[in-house]
Amino acid sequence: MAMINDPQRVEQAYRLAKECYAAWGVDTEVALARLATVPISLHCWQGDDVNGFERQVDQIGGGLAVTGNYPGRAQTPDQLRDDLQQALSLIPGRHRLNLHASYAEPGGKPVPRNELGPEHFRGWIDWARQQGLGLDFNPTYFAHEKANDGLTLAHPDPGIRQFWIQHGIACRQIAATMGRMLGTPSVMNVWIPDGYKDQPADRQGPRQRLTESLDAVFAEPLDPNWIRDAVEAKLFGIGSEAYVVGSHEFYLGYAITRNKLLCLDAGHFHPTEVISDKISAVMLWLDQLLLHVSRGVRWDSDHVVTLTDELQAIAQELVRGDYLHRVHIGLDFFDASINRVAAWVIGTRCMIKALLMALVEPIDLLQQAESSGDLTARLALQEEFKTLPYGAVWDYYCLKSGVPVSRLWLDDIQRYEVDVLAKR
Ligand code: RNT
Ligand code: ZN
Repeated sequence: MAMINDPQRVEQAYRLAKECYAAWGVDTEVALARLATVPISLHCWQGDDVNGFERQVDQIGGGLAVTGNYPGRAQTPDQLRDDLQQALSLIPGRHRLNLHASYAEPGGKPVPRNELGPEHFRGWIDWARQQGLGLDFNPTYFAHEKANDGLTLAHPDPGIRQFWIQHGIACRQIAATMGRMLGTPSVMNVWIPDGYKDQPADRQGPRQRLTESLDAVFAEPLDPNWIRDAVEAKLFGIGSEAYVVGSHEFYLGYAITRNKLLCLDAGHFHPTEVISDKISAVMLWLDQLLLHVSRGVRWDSDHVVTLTDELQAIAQELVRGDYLHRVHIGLDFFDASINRVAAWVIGTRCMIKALLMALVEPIDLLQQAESSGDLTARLALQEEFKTLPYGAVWDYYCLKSGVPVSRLWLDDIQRYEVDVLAKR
């Protein structure tokens, strides 16, 4: 019996799959070449439960909650980098790392967030260069004494607002330096927790203050070859159920009028509302988009990404609309109840698999059926396409990319758990 990763078996299955797709008018070689050019930005915070390395307060706060106590959490920058390297070695393609400001390495005494500079990220930049990774970046507006009452850039106290404005300004300099040093623009995404648990008396004031604060953060024009600014909306958080200052409508308007990237997080809307339907709408008005691909489950917006209908729909929209060069794909989930390195691998491999499925879809046939008004054929074909042999194409892509085929990546993770994680 042939092994799962027997190259001859994988290649034979691929040859048959390639013929099958060719019969539908799809060139799998073209699809794989395109797939290899799409980077996914892995979020550093899956590796250590959003802790970072400068926790001053007990709770992460900001309405973020990480549940689970699986052993082996990364506790130092080197451990986190080792874990990321392990994850990346099991994921086909070239990708990026998305860092939060709270992962600074000040060395010696802590540096206040409004005084952070590129020098505090030297370790990350050097490592990223060695690994051939681009870096993306986020100011950290939570897990801090000045964010304890759930308000930051929209805070009524001008002193607190000013502190957070300075943090945003400092982070833009850091991101721009990362972009310049690594030769690839760093997407800097602003997400703030600001909101109220219960009905506010004034919904407008905080939004006006947020507008002014953001304008101050973004005041200095920076080279788009080094940095792209993004803003991320949210419907509600834990402890901000009644009102979130930075809502979708707020940030859509802000991004359009200020020429910023909008960040759509898949877990930040009503449970039946999906971002796959929003992409083609916002791309009419925006130059570029940032995605936080995630999976909402009931109250939680951040479960590990799996190959759901919605993930496939997101990937289909990116391909069908020809948006891949205008959309930055980032991941955003955190699960402390399973092996954290495996969580990265599962989520990222699923994202890439969904993109592959979208790239080998015989979309012309669907669109022809639709434009000729044959909606019966459209539905029939959509269902037929669900069982085309993309699994064989995916295995072949993994083989050719030098990463484990099918479930075999899990063996590496189990070994890493015994050799490294269990000893922490
Ligand atoms: C929170 C946002 C945000 C965070 C990270 C840690 O709801 O999704 O993107 O997950 O900044
Ligand atoms: Zn997010």
